[in-house]
Amino acid sequence: MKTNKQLKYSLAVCLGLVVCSIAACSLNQAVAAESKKPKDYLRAAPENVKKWREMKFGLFIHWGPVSLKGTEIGWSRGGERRGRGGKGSIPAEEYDNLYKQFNPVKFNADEWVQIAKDAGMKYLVFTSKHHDGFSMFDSKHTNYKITNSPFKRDVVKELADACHKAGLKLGYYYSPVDWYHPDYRTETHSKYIEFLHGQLREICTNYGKIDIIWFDGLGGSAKDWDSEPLFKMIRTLQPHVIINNRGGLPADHDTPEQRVGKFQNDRPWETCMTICRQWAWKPNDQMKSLKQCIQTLVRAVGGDGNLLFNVGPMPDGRIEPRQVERLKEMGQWLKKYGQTIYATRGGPFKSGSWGASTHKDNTIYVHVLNWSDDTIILPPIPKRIVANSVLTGGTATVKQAEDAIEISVPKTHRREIDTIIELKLDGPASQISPRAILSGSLTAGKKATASNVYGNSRGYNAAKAVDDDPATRWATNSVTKQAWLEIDLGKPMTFDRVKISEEYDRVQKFQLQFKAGDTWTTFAEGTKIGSNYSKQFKPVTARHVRLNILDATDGPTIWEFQLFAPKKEAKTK
Ligand code: H79
Repeated sequence: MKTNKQLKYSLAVCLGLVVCSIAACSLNQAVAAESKKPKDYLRAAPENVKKWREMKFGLFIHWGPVSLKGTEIGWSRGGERRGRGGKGSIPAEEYDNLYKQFNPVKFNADEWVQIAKDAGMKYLVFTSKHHDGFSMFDSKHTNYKITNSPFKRDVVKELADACHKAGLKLGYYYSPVDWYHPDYRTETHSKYIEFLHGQLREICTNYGKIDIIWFDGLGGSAKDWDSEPLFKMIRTLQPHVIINNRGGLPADHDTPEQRVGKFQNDRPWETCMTICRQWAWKPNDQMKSLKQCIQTLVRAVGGDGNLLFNVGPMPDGRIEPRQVERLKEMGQWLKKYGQTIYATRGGPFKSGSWGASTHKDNTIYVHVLNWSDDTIILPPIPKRIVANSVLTGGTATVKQAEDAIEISVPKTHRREIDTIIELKLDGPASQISPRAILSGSLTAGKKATASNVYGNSRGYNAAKAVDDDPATRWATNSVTKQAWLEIDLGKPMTFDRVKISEEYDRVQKFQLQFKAGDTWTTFAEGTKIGSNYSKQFKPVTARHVRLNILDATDGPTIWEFQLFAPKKEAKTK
């Protein structure tokens, strides 16, 4: 016989089981429904990505107590870098105590925001925490933070308020890499993940609307940061946010660093680059010229990307006056020519050493950054050019023929930084598929064949050497010391100049040949190509031309093989 007590107990167990199984059942259903739903937290909504893209130009700010030292943020901390290796120059005990002297009394968030606005920048991204683990905000999850410095103020908060007030879009850089946190990449890494998620929750909760989260995970995976739930939380708290590709998931955009990305219009990207050399402030750091700054912006936008341009403020809280001045100059340029940058798309002419192009509606903006020839020869487009003008002053002669567009601008109307030619079309420029050009090259886009193609599956084919995209190539395998690359120009053409770029200086002996009947005749030869071979010779007229490699230290790799027609001046002589 069961006692009353026992009866009550077994009843409770029974009931408990029932409740449990109901809960389990509804949980299963929920899981099933969840897995059928698209993971919309992986990507931002297209309209938000579009708005982010249209801004084109933003201010990156790397700042922390390390500015007292003038060394690089994160990387100059001596001490273990779990997951990375190497060691910085400042002993960890010293680095980790710098904040106790950090008192940037001249910090004024409104001033920083004004500097960004005057530069023509539309957004700002600030380091809330770098690899050194120091929080520039009042986080409940750590004592290693700005509010425990003599300065005491929450810099992230003041910047948020200033951006909101001024209508500047706002983002926070956050490094999931943390060489300060005791649990980071140890057996108790899960505790670090909790900390990381907790800090992102604070950032996304305490500072009003945020437009961008800029992770810097140094190649860490979704597992390292438990990224899926993290992204879900971030996008739930901040539905408009754009997230970069360094948080363990591809997310919204790519992030070429310290270089302008290659032309890419099927996925958003943003170059991040420093105005000087260091991310954090360094006294007397080498600063870029205005020409470098503007050409970088033009090349980024011409490649269909954004530019996030970095300054490192000083330990007193100010941005260096000479940097402020440089940014202001950029802003002045943008005031005049901003219509060729903001809300445009890159192309249709892909960037090259000659320059870059952007377009909007029925207009193409050709930005000539480098006049190496007297005329710029662009590939044909399936639209009619109905008008042209030179936005930077003066006039251009634009000839549109079936096989090329030829633009010439008199020397006095060419600008040192950027000569902008506006081409008005009889239809939308977005309908033109992007094409690369190498100014004046006869070879571009012509048929090419080659021996011993290495890794065809990787796309290293002969055509890549003549496709006008300097970033793609033909390569042979490493055992091949002899190989040829042949170009069919389609019809006999006259040329007197060749340019070849070959990786790693591997070629030891080569010939340039043309075909007459069935025989190949050598018209130039050499023992070294290297990355920028250029040679002038007596004009040759031929349809088939080849580079015949006779010896190499390793499998030759040809990025570009271009032929040029004799200059017009020479012809008339
Ligand atoms: O926050 C900025 C950099 O600190 C960070 N990303 C940008 C946005 C960054 N993390 N890793 N890297 C950059 C690349 C690493 C470069 C290194 Fe080095 C080469 C680290 C050690 C050798 C740079 C150069 C730091 C020290 C020397």
